[in-house]
Amino acid sequence: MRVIYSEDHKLRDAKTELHDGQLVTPFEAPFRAEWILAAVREAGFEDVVAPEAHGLETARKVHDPAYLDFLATVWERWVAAGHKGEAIANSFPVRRTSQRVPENIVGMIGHYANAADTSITKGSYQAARASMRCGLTGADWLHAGNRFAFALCRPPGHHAGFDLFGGYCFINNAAVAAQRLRDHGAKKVAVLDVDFHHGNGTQDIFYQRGDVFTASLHGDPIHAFPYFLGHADERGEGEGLGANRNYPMPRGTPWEQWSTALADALARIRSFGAEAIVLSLGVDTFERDPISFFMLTSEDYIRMGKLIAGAGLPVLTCMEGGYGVPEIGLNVANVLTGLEA
Ligand code: SP5
Ligand code: ZN
Repeated sequence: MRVIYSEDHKLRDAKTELHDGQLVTPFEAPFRAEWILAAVREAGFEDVVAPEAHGLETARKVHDPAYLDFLATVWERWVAAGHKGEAIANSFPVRRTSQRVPENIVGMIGHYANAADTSITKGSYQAARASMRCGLTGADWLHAGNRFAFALCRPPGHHAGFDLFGGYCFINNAAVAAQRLRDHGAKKVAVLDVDFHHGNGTQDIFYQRGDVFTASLHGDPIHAFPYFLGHADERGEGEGLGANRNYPMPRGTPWEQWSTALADALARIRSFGAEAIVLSLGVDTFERDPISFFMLTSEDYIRMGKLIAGAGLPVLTCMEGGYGVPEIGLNVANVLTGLEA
């Protein structure tokens, strides 16, 4: 399995995350990618390459171009306005408000944010661009006839919507990669999101499209971030009706229950007719993840990889969440091992 990794992820190194009413050191930090890369190499995945150069052509098909312009310029605008700290949204266009984009940078950042957990910093956009390029390079690797690739994306992407950042995500790497596979000629593709958190950004981007099936297994949004999307009755709209599936699950969910949902999602991906799977892989489903509440063990990640490979489709794995504990590396490596078993 080819691994695609960019050193540029280190440019995303925020000092603050608004968490429990305090500004803490972010859970989503550079050590994550370093630990995952080391463990993946240790497990024998030694074909590690840097991403190819890619512009924003594909990203513009899944994100609002004005949003991408915002991402490219927000830090400079924030600094120019004289703000001292990292850029954090604090006012939002909620119910019964206008969707006009403010010119004031505080208003603008609120307009484009879906959560205040994510500070924007110098270098965040450059890192997000490199992360996206990892996904695109992985999509190209599948198009070249290979069955598997692992895009070690950092920052993650699945909470980034059509015109929204948050949940540590800026550009939706998996969505951009799925679009690339479509542009390469795949008639239908699936994004399978196994991160602990609902893939609200991915669902948003493809909700009205019938060519990309989206499925997400996650902590019930009644109890877990991102709170406002991810319920079982969200099935898609218009041409996308029937092409979105959510599997919200309760606190303490173990492998037995979780894998039943995975099997159902895979069966639906098959009957949809997907030609490839983009796997949004978060290992924050681990029993000792610091911000989540599922009970998967390290061995379960091997089972996960095997089950997913059992669908018989090419799989591009894009890294999403998974925090804090040393096992994040092993857990990711185990999924890759299971895929190739
Ligand atoms: C990619 C990804 O996994 N993003 C997750 C972003 C979650 N940010 C908000 C986390 C809130 C967690 N609150 C749980 C407190 C447990 N003590
Ligand atoms: Zn997550």
